Amino acid sequence: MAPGKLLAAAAAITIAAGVPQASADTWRYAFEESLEEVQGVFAQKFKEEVEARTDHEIQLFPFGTLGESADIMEQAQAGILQFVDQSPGFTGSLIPEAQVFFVPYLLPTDQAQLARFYKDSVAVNEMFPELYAEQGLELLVMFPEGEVAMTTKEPVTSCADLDEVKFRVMTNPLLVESYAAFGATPTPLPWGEVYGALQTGIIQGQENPTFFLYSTGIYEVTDHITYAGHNTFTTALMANKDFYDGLSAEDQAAIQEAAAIAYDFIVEYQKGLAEAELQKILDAKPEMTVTVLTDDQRACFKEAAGSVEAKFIEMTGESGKAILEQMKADLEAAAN
Ligand code: 6CS
Repeated sequence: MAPGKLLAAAAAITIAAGVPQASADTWRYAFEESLEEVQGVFAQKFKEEVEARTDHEIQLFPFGTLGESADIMEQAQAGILQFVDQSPGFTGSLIPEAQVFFVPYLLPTDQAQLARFYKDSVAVNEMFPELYAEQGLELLVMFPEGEVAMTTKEPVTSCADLDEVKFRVMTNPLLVESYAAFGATPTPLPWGEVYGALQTGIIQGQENPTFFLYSTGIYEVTDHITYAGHNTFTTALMANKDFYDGLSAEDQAAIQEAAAIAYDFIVEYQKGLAEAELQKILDAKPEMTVTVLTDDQRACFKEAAGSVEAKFIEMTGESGKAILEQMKADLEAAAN
């Protein structure tokens, strides 16, 4: 249903009931995945916790029901949606500093360290909220979705194997720089076009966390999975800032509590998830190859990381540099 129709429908229900509604209006929350995928599981927990603490209901809009990632962000900025989950993979085109999450090998793959990092990071919890606020967004929480793997039509054991490979990336300029530095031909596309583009051979590779390779069927249209350890998928829950600022202190506190509880829940939920979903891929398609690159095989990817980091600073100036430095300090602190 179109957002305008939703509002009209809600108003009609209120009038038809003939009773003044308490403040139990519905808050709309869109995300980039299905209900059963990580963002959807997080959203369901958040909804449950908010509804237990307030007299509001949350209506969830999974991927595709309101459009692509760019569409739901526009709707959240316009206040049609109260909540939106969008990865910095897309937000990076709006907030250049958010592209820091695509400096290769900046984030570790260790889940426990990552869990501490997002929770305690000064960059994530103090610096980024100011930048998101400039775009009309209240950043509530960032959380990890797992190490990303490359999936391709041909095997990849070095950067040379990416030569001439049209490799799909999310639509942010630094990811384009990364895959160009890895030797591929980066091809930015919204998610909805990826399966078809692989199926028809328009592109020959893409990257995503393991659970997503299984749940979306991407393994059906690629033949090789490669782990280079170069990144972990990050995502973020935001609220429309005017909406959030207009809430009572109690409702704001309920939202913050719900986000913190959903964070712990989704970290726990993902323990062992990548391994289990990889096994499902292999059960469904035994001929799929899975390669974890050795240190030697990773060398060219790591070398490329230096130029991508320099590009990030060139793109974002002092502000990006400060975030990058703080992220490094926060990651160091989370290592122990
Ligand atoms: O690659 C993408 O575009 C998608 N990947 C994940 C893991 N979640 C949503 C996003 O749109």
